[in-house]
Amino acid sequence: MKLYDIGDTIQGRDIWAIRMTQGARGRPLGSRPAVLYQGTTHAREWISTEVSMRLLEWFLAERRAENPEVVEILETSELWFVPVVNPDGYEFTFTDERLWRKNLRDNDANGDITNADGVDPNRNYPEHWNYDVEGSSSVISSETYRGAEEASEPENQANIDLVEDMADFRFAISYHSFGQLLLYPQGWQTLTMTADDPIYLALTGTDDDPAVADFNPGVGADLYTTNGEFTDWAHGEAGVLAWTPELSQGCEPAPDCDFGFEFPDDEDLVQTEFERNLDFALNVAKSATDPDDPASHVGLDTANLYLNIASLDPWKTNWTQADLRVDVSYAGGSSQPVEVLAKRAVENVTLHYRINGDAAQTDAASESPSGDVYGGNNAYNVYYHYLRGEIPDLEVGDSVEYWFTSGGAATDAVEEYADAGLSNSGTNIFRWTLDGFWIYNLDTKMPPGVQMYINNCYRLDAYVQDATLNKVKISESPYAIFKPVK
Ligand code: 0X9
Ligand code: ZN
Repeated sequence: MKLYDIGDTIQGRDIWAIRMTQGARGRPLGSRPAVLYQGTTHAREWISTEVSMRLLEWFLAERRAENPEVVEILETSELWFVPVVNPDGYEFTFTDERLWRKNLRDNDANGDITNADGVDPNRNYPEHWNYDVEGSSSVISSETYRGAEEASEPENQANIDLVEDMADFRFAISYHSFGQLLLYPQGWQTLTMTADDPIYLALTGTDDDPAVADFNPGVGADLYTTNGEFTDWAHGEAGVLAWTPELSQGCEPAPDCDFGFEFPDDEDLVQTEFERNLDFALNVAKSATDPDDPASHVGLDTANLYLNIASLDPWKTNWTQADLRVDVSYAGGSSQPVEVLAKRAVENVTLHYRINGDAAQTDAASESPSGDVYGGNNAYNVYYHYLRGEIPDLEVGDSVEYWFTSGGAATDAVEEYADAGLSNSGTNIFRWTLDGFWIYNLDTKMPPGVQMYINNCYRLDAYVQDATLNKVKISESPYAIFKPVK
């Protein structure tokens, strides 16, 4: 174990990180894959520091007891702990205001910490920072004030330097409270999964089978949208898959239970909260050496190829990136691109297709053009990526089946899909055909909960490229295009 001072707070307090790995003192930084556990980004969420500290103590005790799982983890990986990300705010909750959330930036420079002060450390990271007014605020007194600039806060800068420079991080868990949730990216926009969703699903589970008992797993923006938030930054910018567990209040169920952020100072309750979170934390640690093949508490393996993530996580039904199957094509007289979500480690992904029951033909799948998706970075694709193949020479009325294989083996075909037949409406809509906007098909692919989305959007006159690369106006077609309002 080794202690590192990773930076100073606004008021000059040290921010501490503990690195745990076999032979830590003599070993160069970054030589083993690493996992980060952190607590108290938000000052009042004390239980998150308790859980991080107990986790550290548990690993230490189990190492001393020569628990073979823990010995293995510490000989192959590094575990890092930052029990208090926001020490100024934490101190302030003991001395002045138990329910303080932010850091202690003196926003109005009056020399006094009042309700006008503090930056939300979970809105200050340089990923979609200041993207809109829903996910963070420009008002200095707001609980989600994003700060004057991205990464303006020394607490954020310390955490950024740690993640980018001090270790080879693969995963991070940033404990918060409260809500009994296991949140993962993306957080800045609703209904948006990452390409690495199979890994999140394997480690986090689903509503029916969560990795932490009585917690609810899901994509962060399902709760509410945030921008400049830690897990989006970690995954989208630093390539580190990350979670925000919202720990419990120390009682259940709501609404009778309303301790809120003030988890009771009760040894049994704190220990129970730690224990129910242990398996998840441990599986994340076990997975650092092989992130795309994680240790799943919920019995989910990560597959090489996916056509429809919603078959694993029904909550994501009708999300535009979840279901890639093309069941109706408008490519009569041309070709139809089709996509698959594929593990990067897998080579030779091949599209197979059969037109009108003829002999199957193939096309090598290659990286899908990412386009310039509205809102900026939407990559979040460290271990999985979208691959595309092309079904050529289609005529109106053709019937098509297609599937993908990987590694040349015919055995792992994902799914066969019979095309419903081709019509000749002229447009060839696809995720990236139009750079920059989300496309929803109002007939069949309207996502559940889309009302929330529309409230923040306005409709545009829109054009897509047709098969001959002419622009076709589609604003009166069944496709609608929405753009979030700044
Ligand atoms: O708002 C936050 O920063 C987190 N909740 S808390 O009550 N602890 O403040 C949640 C962040 C998770 N990400 C998204 N909801 N997008
Ligand atoms: Zn929080």
